Amino acid sequence: MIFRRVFAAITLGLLLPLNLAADPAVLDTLPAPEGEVILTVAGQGLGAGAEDWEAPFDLAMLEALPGRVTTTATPWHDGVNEFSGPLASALLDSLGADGATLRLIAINEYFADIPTEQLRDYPVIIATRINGEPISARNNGPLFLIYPLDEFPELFNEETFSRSVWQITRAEILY
Ligand SMILES: Nc1nc2c(c(=O)[nH]1)N[C@H]1C(S)=C(S)[C@@H](COP(=O)(O)O)O[C@H]1N2
Ligand SMILES: [Mo]
Repeated sequence: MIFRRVFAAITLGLLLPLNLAADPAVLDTLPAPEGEVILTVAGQGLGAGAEDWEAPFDLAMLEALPGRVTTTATPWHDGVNEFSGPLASALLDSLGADGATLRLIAINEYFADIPTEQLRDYPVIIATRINGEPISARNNGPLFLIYPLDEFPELFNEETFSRSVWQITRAEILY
């Protein structure tokens, strides 16, 4: 039994790097959205014959990913609030995507390019909720990239603010 598990782990370890360009085998494992699509993630197909891909997410799919609660003040909210949502790194992992840059695009076509390394170094979330409630459009929802500003004071700078995209509607993985 244990041997089989070790074998499975080794096999997975060998196969995963091949999937890192979000190949269709990974995309096929994603559930289909049942609710309104609020985020579309797109990437280039890498390798011979690989096609570009798009992965649609509804709220339930995003909230099913590994996430966290980030309690912080921000320049855009009164006081300290609890933001929750999937880790940006978990979104990338769910797609087997290892691009160098995550481009987040807002409804108003504003976009920011974020090094994926930073999303591995810090628990940055794509917030779907503020104080447990969905973020309304009036409050720049439904998706707002939230850095853990209060936990990591070094993040409190203009570069981070410019990456704090609100009303995110699309993400692109750039290699
Ligand atoms: N959707 C969206 N998010 C955005 C922006 C934007 O124009 N649209 N501007 C970014 C930039 S460049 C900064 S510095 C901050 C600006 O926040 P402020 O307009 O409240 O100063 O939000 C960031 N997030
Ligand atoms: Mo900015």
